[in-house]
Amino acid sequence: MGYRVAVVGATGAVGREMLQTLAERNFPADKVYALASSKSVGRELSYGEDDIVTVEALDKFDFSTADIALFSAGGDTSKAYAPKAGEAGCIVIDNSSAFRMDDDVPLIVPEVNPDAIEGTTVAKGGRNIIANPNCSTAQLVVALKPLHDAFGVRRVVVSTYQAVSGAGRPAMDELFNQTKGIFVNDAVKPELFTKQIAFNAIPHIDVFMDDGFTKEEWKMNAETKKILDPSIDLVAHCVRIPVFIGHSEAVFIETDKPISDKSARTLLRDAPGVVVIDHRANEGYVTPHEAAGEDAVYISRIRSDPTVKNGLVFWCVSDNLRKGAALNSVQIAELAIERGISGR
Ligand code: A2P
Ligand code: 11C
Repeated sequence: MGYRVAVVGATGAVGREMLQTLAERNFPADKVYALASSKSVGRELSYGEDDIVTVEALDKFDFSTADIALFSAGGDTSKAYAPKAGEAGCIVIDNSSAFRMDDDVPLIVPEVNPDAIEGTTVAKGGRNIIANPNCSTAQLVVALKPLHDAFGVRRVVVSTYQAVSGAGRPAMDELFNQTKGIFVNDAVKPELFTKQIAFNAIPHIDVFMDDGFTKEEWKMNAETKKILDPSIDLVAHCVRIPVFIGHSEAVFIETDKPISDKSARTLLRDAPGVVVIDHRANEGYVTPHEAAGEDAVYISRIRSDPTVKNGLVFWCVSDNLRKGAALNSVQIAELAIERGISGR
């Protein structure tokens, strides 16, 4: 028997990728509902190469007719609808930050903490809601997990270079239109971004917090602790760059046990979800452009850090719409099926 799957926010950058990923992975779906706001009702969206799904209104949808709901329509929409969907017996996999830090909501990256899924259902103390982490955290913890298991990661310093698609489809349009406009001398009018994004770098993602960090930077710290290990200290500096798809991260780690670039490379090569491309030569590393449309977390530029006792530096790139969002959500749904997790 197959599953009835609802994609909430199906017209958005992540929602479309969710439809694509479900189809590509032959997800055992008997029925796929594409849900969005009432203004999108009737729009037709591709489901894989051959099929089409027609958008329905989220506010009219009866979640008791679905088994699994993948949400990616922003935090406010999740707060309004995900609990109702959970109460209706649907397993919700939520891509927003609305519930990630709630104790009764598992936050999962299947390669890292699959067992956390056992706390999902009401019978096990959950709310039928599972959270998907922020895209910049997801790719980072996939890379950190094997290193942490072997060497004990104590501290992480990470600088991100994040694609505009992390901020949704309108943000991609803003980069496209600004870039075009600059060539014909149009005045740049930032709309979603605080400053010009074309040909620029903006050290500001999400809102500022009282301590001077941004919420994006805070999320990387808090979510890494929840998914991987609360004892890891992490400091992040997050920057938006004019790339459409693919987040990049320069990662500096300190470990309890001695770590060498050779041993790290060997471990990472065998790690689930990771592809190491690391030749110390021209073209011997991966850029976001090459990671777009791919599932893996790519690791390059692995080298020992001679400035600390046990230190390693590497470059980590992944498609933020896939491993950072849609793919991770679909992998969680697959894990739920594998473990027999049902909301009813
Ligand atoms: P719509 O296209 O109908 O506005 P992105 O992050 O790429 O901007 O996508 C956001 C997604 O969330 C879109 O699919 C959008 O649908 C959907 N969405 C936003 N607000 C709501 C809402 N209040 N009800 C239903 N869907 C919503
Ligand atoms: C960005 N990482 O690149 C953000 C998008 O908490 O899920 C995802 C925000 C989140 O803008």
